[in-house]
Amino acid sequence: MAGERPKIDRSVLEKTKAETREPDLFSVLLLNDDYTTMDFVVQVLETVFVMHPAEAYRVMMQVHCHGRGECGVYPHEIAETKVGQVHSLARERGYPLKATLEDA
Ligand code: TYC
Repeated sequence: MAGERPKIDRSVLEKTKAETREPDLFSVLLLNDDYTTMDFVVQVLETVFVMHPAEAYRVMMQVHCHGRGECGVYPHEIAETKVGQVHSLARERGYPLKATLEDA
């Protein structure tokens, strides 16, 4: 009929909630040791974490002085990849440099 809205049986309507969840984020932390050179750590921060030289030096000194420091925050798979890149670059050069993940 004109002017009347069609009846909708709301009991059978599906909910259309948007299923877009942000990925969980993880900090990549670099750990201090007594053997890896400062220059090598700066180089790793510049290449793996795409830091400018001054920022890379700042983070390296943070790790050197306080034992650990944050290199960046990423979704899990990217964070794991960065940790792997740090370890393989360090292994190639015979350094014991370690990186790890932590919930951001
Ligand atoms: N402590 C090292 C040194 O005195 C330098 C260093 C800095 C090593 C940061 C690891 O993640 C690190 N040569």
